[in-house]
Amino acid sequence: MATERTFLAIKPDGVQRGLVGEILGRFERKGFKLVGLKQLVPSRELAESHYGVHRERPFFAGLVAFITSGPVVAMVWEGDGVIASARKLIGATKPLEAEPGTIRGDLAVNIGRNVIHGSDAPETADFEIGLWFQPSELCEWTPADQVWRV
Ligand code: FUP
Repeated sequence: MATERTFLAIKPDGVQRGLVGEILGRFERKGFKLVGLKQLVPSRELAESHYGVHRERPFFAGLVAFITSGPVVAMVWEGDGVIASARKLIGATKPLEAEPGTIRGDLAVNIGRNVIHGSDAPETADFEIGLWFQPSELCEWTPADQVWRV
């Protein structure tokens, strides 16, 4: 399984409900590496680009209004198979259909307030990482068990 990177974002509902630490912890405990992290209120332009694939859908305007309504915690995570694995940890788009044990299955009920976004494929991960982050905002670092050789 190749090492890859994915883009994840805790949406305004996740921030407002105080779930940032809980969610970061799940990906850390899984064994993935956090290489990019920032909190921002997305601009309308950024939100419309991010959700551009949904531009013609009836929920698009509400989705953009919601995602720009408050702070989002934008993240890049790295690891073997992280794109598909993060989607599994996140759970189904409709939280009532998401399995218990997943983030949405444990923490959400409403499709319009489903706490977190995760890239769905390598191409979208590349696009979304480039959309939300400058290359200089991404950090290379080495886990303790590989560094602390004393
Ligand atoms: P996901 O990849 O699981 O985030 O799901 P989608 O890309 O299909 O949808 C993106 C976001 O649009 C969802 F997180 C919530 C919102 N959405 C709705 O509000 N209504 C819908 O019917 C479908 C999606």
